[in-house]
Amino acid sequence: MALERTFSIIKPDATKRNLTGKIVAKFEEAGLRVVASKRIQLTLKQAQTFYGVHKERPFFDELCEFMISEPIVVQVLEGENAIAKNREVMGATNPAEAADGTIRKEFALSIGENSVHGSDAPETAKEEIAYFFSGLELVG
Ligand code: DAT
Ligand code: MG
Repeated sequence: MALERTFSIIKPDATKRNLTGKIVAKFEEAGLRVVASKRIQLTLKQAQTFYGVHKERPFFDELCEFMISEPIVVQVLEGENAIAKNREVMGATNPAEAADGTIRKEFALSIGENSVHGSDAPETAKEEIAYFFSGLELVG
């Protein structure tokens, strides 16, 4: 299979606890390569746009407030089967259900403060990468 790219966020609960390096190490150990990376702090509007698909969900306001509470690290990860591989290394949304060795099992605090975001499909990966990065920032 050809190389694939996916979009990742290291979320506020993780940047706050200085876990960026440990989380990047998990990606690298899984065979994913960081081809773009920056630390930013979202505005409320940006968080609401990014998570727009969840706007009718009861946790939407809480989710957006959390995502703007501290800086985040946005990244593009590249590798064979990168989208699925990243979801695997992240673990289940709810850390109580995440498999041993996954990022969420080791680091997440709760279903909301769950340390990482990863794209769920090729179309969303493409959209999410384009929302945060220009072509010039992707160095494969
Ligand atoms: P994932 O991040 O695993 O793709 P998702 O897309 O279903 O999960 O939800 C996006 C984020 O919203 C998730 O990472 C944390 C938050 N969230 C999801 N379900 C939640 C719930 N029941 N209570 C609080 N926050 C929730
Ligand atoms: Mg999702």
